[in-house]
Amino acid sequence: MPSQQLLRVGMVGYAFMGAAHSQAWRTAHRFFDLPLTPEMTALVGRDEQRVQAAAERMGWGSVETDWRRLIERDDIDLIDICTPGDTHREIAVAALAAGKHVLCEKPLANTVAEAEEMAAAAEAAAQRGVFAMCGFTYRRTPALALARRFVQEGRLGQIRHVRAQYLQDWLSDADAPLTWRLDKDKAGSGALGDIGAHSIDLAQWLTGQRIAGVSALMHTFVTERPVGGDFVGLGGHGATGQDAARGPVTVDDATAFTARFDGGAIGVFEATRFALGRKNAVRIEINGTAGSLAFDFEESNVLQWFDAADAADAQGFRRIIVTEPVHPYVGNWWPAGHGLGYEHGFTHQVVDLVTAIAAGEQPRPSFADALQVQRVLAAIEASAENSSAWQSTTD
Ligand code: SOE
Repeated sequence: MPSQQLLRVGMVGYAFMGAAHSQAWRTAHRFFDLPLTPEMTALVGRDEQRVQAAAERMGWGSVETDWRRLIERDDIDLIDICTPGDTHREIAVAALAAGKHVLCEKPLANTVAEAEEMAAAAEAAAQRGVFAMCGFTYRRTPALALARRFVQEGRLGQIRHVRAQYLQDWLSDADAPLTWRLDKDKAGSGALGDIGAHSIDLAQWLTGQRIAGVSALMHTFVTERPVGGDFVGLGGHGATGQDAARGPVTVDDATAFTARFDGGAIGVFEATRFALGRKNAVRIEINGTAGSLAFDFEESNVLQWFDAADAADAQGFRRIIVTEPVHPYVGNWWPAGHGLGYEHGFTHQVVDLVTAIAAGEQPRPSFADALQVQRVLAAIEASAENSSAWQSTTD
């Protein structure tokens, strides 16, 4: 283990995202040379027995049952927030005020007002060398980082179209239980904020253009679901069946919208948890005047690239297999050709975050970047509520 300065991490929450972040904190410094070594100092959860078991399983050194204890502890340098959206603002603002760096899961908050408060707290903290970042992890997928490099090198020319879909199917079963992700008070929104937010962030980050306005449609297919039961995974068992008491679903199951970007591109977006057979299809296609890119996370090591400069008799999309040391992040892993998966994005997120903190630089996406995504989410909801009327993201 390198004998260098530690970055002592306290993490709040230990379900799906907590597990993904834990493996990243455990792994990053073992594959990448980091300027600070992450130490998994404390894990927070409300149930003492469960959090203790999770800490032992995932490698955390101690536990707390109240996140406020992390803020008080002087052996914590960074707080990692992996809880539902309704808790983000309070934890993040308190952590930054106490001089702790913050990594916060997406979407940044449940409302624009909360996100504004968080972004203001982050801006003030940055003046003191204390930094905050939001966890839009797909930016760290090597094929998408390569796509961004192509755009920045000008290989696509002027960007005209963005076509983005985020398709899952874990809610297709009408008896899947009512988990927190279906509760607007806890989650802010449904497919829109949980997965559509990733597409919005990716589209803007890849193109370097911001969404200026939208026209949107939101829909809930299953308006009541069984309450209770033993939840496993995202959708739960659905084991409570047809006779179980049901409660209201208060978020969207699916959202679709069209968009105009401030750099002249137009976009078509779709986010759904009802696309039977599509498991985690984060898809994006970008068409420019000189070339096109296409990506689907279900083939996450592949970037499709069409180059209009290719000879006319040899034109067509080529599949770049993004598993080589010349590709972003890849060289630190396995011998060429062996491929990476979902968890690596979280590890790369830690690498980029720790590197920026050590350099005294603002890690991206900043809370200000995530606030702008939040404004797009709010504009989509406003448009959908107003019969899909055009809605500017800056109103
Ligand atoms: C659930 O839809 C979810 O876990 C999202 O919350 C994550 O951000 C995404 O990476 C996978 O799907």
